[in-house]
Amino acid sequence: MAATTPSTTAATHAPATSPAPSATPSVTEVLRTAYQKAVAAYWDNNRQDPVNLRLGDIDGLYHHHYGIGDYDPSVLEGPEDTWDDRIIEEMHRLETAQADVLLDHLGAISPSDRLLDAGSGRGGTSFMAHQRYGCQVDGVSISEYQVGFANDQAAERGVDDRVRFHFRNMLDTGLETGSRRAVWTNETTMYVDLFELFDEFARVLEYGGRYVCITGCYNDVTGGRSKAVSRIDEHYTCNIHPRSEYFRALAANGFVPINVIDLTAQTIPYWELRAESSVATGIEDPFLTAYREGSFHYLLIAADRI
Ligand code: GPP
Ligand code: MG
Repeated sequence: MAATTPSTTAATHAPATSPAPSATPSVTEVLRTAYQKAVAAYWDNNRQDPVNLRLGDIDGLYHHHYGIGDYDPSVLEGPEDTWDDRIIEEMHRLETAQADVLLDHLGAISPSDRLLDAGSGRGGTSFMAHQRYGCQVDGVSISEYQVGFANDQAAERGVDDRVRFHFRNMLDTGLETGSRRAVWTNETTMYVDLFELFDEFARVLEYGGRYVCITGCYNDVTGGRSKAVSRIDEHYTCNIHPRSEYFRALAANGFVPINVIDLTAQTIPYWELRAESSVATGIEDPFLTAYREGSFHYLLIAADRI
């Protein structure tokens, strides 16, 4: 795996790129609760998902997050035989634009920095971070299928010495304390307790390191979980947190927000386009309802670890 390490020294010297999580833990060490096992099973079995695979097949960036920005309305017009492909391409463009905005908030990153993608899916955002900064990226996922898929992509892209994916729990990454310049979660925090998560991120980040989160959260101001938000939870086996919980958990773990951006208005066009596409999954209406009624937000938070 570590192409930079001569095989003769591999046993005694750490590779120059300093691999993270050392020993591969057992399944029971990674998946500690029945809930975590259920979430892992969902993603392990989610292998025929054109809504993600058809988009990723365009350029090998397989995303597990949504899109932002206005879509080009011409994709819904013109020759019918290219209509479907043009919508798929446009959805992919909006998802890649979302990851670009996340990466824009990581701050100054140099090629010698090491980053963590917590809940790395099939690897899309990790590859974009490496492409942009030349840095080392480690991704963790509790889905062995996703880890395998993303590592195959890394090999195919010829970056497997710098971008690596590990079967690890983001609540217990196994990464060295203080080893990361930045950490992000791209729509993954709704699967975990935020206090436990940010405790782990505070551990792995260096002083002044940056954490960037894009998430869906429910609106404390409109009250509890709306019906539409509950339908999203049910669909993905997740547990969407209230907006307030993010700031409580960040503050409790020494994180100071530098940017909070409500991306809700920017993500609605993506969902409108997706609802018209051949790869719609049925979750489009609950997202559109939740966003439009104000019970749910699409939020970016960037915070520094002190
Ligand atoms: C999945 O992306 C994202 C989640 C499961 C997290 C839920 C996100 C919220 C903002 C609440 P995906 O790309 O795998 O989903 P899909 O298959 O529906 O495109
Ligand atoms: Mg998707």
